[in-house]
Amino acid sequence: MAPINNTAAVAQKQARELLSDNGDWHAESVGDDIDALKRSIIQHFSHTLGRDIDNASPHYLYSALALAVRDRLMDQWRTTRAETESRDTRRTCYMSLEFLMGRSLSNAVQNLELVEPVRQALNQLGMELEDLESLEHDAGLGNGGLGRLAACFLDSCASLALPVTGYGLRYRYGMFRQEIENGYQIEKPDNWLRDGHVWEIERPEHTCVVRFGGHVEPDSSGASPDKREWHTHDEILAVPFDVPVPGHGNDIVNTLRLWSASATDEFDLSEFNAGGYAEAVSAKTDAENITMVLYPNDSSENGKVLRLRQQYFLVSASLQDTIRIWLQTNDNFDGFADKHCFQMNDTHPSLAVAELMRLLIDEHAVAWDDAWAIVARSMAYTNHTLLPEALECWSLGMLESLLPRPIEIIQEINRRFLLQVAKQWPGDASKQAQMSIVSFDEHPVVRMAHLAIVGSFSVNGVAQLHSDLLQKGLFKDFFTLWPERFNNKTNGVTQRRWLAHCNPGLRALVNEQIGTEWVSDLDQLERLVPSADNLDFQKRWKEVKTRNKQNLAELVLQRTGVSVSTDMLFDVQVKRMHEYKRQLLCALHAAHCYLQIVNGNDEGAAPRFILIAGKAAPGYYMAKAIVKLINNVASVINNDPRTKDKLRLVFLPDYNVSAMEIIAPAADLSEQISTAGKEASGTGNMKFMMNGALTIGTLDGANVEILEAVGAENFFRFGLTVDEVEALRPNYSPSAVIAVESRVKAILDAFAEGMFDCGDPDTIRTAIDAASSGDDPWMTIADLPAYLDAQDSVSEAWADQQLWTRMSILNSANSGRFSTDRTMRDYNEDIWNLSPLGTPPQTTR
Ligand code: 26Q
Repeated sequence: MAPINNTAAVAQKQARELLSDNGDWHAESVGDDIDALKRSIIQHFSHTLGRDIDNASPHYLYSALALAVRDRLMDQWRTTRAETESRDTRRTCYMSLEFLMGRSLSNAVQNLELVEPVRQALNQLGMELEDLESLEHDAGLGNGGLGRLAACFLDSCASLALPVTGYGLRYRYGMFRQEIENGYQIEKPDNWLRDGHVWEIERPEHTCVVRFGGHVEPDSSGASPDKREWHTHDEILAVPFDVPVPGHGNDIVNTLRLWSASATDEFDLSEFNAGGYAEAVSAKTDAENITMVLYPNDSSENGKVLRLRQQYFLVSASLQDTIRIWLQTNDNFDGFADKHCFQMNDTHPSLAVAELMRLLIDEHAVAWDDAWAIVARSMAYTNHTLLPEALECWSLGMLESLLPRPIEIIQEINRRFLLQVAKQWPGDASKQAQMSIVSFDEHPVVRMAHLAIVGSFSVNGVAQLHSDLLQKGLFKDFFTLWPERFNNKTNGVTQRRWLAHCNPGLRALVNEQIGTEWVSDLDQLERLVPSADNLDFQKRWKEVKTRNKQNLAELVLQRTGVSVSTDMLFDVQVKRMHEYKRQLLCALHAAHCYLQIVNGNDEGAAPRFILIAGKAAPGYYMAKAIVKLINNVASVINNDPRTKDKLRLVFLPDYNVSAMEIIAPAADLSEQISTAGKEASGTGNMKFMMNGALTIGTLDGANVEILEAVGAENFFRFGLTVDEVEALRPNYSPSAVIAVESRVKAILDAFAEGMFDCGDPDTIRTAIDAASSGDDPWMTIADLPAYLDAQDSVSEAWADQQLWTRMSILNSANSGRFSTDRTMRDYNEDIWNLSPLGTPPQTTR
C-alpha cells in the first residue's frame, strides 16, 4: 500500500498547488474571459465528450458549454463544502422527496454573472446562448408547488450564503410528460437522464447502507439499555449524486445531494447462493426500483409500499450522511443538536424523527433521553396542506413488516407522548385517541403529521391564513399543548429565476429605471411605484409585455396549432389539476364568454385568450375528466368562426418549470380561484404578480397577503371567505343558485344540452354533475356568480389600457415580500439560526 499512498500524497500536493487560484494554469482552465470560455467549450466538446467539430450535434454543444460553466463552479463548491462541514458551522439539512429544479445552465450562468462573456464566446463560435439553453431537459423531480418551493429555497439559501444542504432522491424517471390525445391526458415516461446529466457528480465514496424488513432482538452487547438489534434485513446501497447550487454573485455553491438506490453485492450473492440466477437479478431490480420513479401525485397516496420505502430510504441515508460528517470532527454527540437543523418538507420525510433516534441509540450507543433531547431540538416540520384527506397515514402492519425497529421507536415515542396528553387533559380518553401518533382503530395507522409535530421544535404553515387555520383547526390540540412550536413562514419564489432570467425584457426595463439591486433585494422594486403613472414608462412596460405574449403565442401555436393575438387579454390558470383549485370554474367562465358571443351579448367583454395548463395525477379520475372538459369547450370555441378575434381557449400540454418561464412573463391575468381555506399558499400567484399580472382570486392562501401588498383596488377579489364557506356548507344548494342566476342556468343548460360533449357525454357530465350536487365540497357553483361579476370588472379595467398598465406596474412593484430571500431570512431568524458562510459563527440557540 505504501507506494500508492505516496503517489496519492504527491498527487494531492500537486493538485492543491494547481488549484490555488492564482496560478496561470488555473486562469487558463477556469478564467472568466471570453477566450478562456471558448477554449473550455471546445476542449470539453472534443476531449471530454470526444465529438468531431464538423459533426456537431446540438446536444453535445450544450453539454460542452454546461461542462465549461460547471468547471467555473468547482473551486467555490469545494470551499463552500469545506466550510459547511466544519465543526464550527451550524447547518440545515432540507429534506424533501421533491426538488423541482427545472433547467440548471441558465441559472448557473446568471448566478456566476457570466451571461455576457458566455454569450459572446458562443457568438464567436457561431452559436446563441438561448438555443443551447433550450436543449437542456428539465430536472422534473417534483409534482408542483412543494417541489418547486424546495428548489427556490435552495437558490435563496445559496444567495444568502446560508449553509443549507438539500437532501432528496435521484429519480430515474421524473414527473411524467403529458400528451393530449382527443382531449384526454396521456402519460409518457420522463426519461430525463437519457442524454446524461452534466449537473451531477456521483460520490460513491459516501455510499450508505439502508435496511428493510427482518426482526428485532434484544441487544447482546450491553452497550446501552435502550439499544436493540435489527436482524435479517435487506440491505440497499444509497449512492449520492451531488448537484451544485450556486448563489448569486457571492462565490457560494451549496449542495443538493440526491440518493440513488443500488443493490449490494451481498444482496446478490445471498440470492445467488440460494440457487437462482434470475432471482438474483430481479432482486437487484427490486432494490433499484426504490428510486426508479417519482410518485405523480400531489396529494397523499397512502398504502403504497414503494412510496414508504422511498421515504425511509431518503431519511436514513441523509441522516447517516450527516452523522458521518459530524464524526469526522467529533467523537461524541454533545453539541450535535446545536449544530444541526433538519427541516422536513411536509410529512414525507417525517420518519426522520424515528430514524435519528434509531441511529443514535442502536448505532452510536446514545441513551434514549439523550437521543430524544437531540431529536426534539433539531427537527422542524413544514405543513403544506389543510385537506384532512391529504394527511399521510401508513398502516401499522405495513410499517411493522418493512421497518420493525423504527416502528418500535415510534410506539415508544407515542407511549411517552400519550402520558403527556393524559397529564394535560386528565380523564379525557378521547383526547388521547385523537392525538395519538398510532390510531386506536381496529386496523391502526401511523399518522405522520402527529409524529412530525411530536418530534419537532418548530411547526410551520406556508401562508398566514394557512398557519392560522392549522392552529385553529387541524392541529388545534397540539397548538394548545405546545403553542410555542407553531409559526408561519409565508412562501416565496426566487426573483433570479422568476423575473431576472425568465423575463429579460422586463429585467432590462427595471434595471434602467431603478438599477440592479432588486436581483438580490426584491423590496427595491417598490422604487417603481412613482413610475406607475409615467406614460412613457407605461408604454415601454406594455411593449415588453406584448413581446412576452408573442413568445407564449408561438409556444401555444407550436404545441396546439391554435393562433392567438397579442391584443387579447392573456388570462391564465396553470397549476396541478385538482378539484379544489377549480379549473372547472375557469372553464365555466370560458363557456359563459362563448354563449355571450353566440347570443350577441358580448358588448364590453375583453377579447380573451384563456390558457389552462396542468397535470392530473394518473389515478385521479375527476381531474382527468376536467382536462377532457376543458379540451372539449376549447375545441367548440376555437372552431366557431363567430369567436374570431374575441375568444380563444387552450389547454397547453405538458406544463412544467420551463413552460412557466414562458407563461409567467406573458400573463395579463392570474387565476387563483381555489375554494377558500383549501390552498395552503400557492406560489404561481407570486410568479405572476412579480411579472406584472393582475390577480383574480379568492381570499385563500397567500392571495390574502398579495391583496394586502398591492391594495384591493389592484386585485380582483371575489367569492366566499373561509368562514362563509363553512357557514354555507350544511345548507348548500347549487339549484338555489341556478334558480336566481340566469347566467349560471344558461351555462349549465348548454352542458346539459350536449353543446360541449364532442362525442363523449359521459366523462364531462360527471364533472358537471359533481359540481351541481349539494355535496360538492369545492362549492364551485356557489362562487360562480361572483366570479362572473369579477370577470366583468376585469373586462372593464382592460378597456382602459392605461389604467391596466398602471395596475400591472404596481403589482410587480409590490411583490418584494414574495421573494424566497425574505422567506429564507424568516426561517433563519425563527427556526434555523444559521450564521452566513464567511462570517464568524453566532452563539448557538
Ligand atoms: C404523498 C404521499 C404519496 C404520494 C404523493 C404524496 C404527495 C406528493 C406531493 C403529497 C403532496 C405533494 C405536494 C403537495 C404540494 O405541492 N402542496 C403545495 O405546496 C405549495 C408550497 O407550499 C403550496 O403553495 C400549495 O398551496 C400546496 O398545495
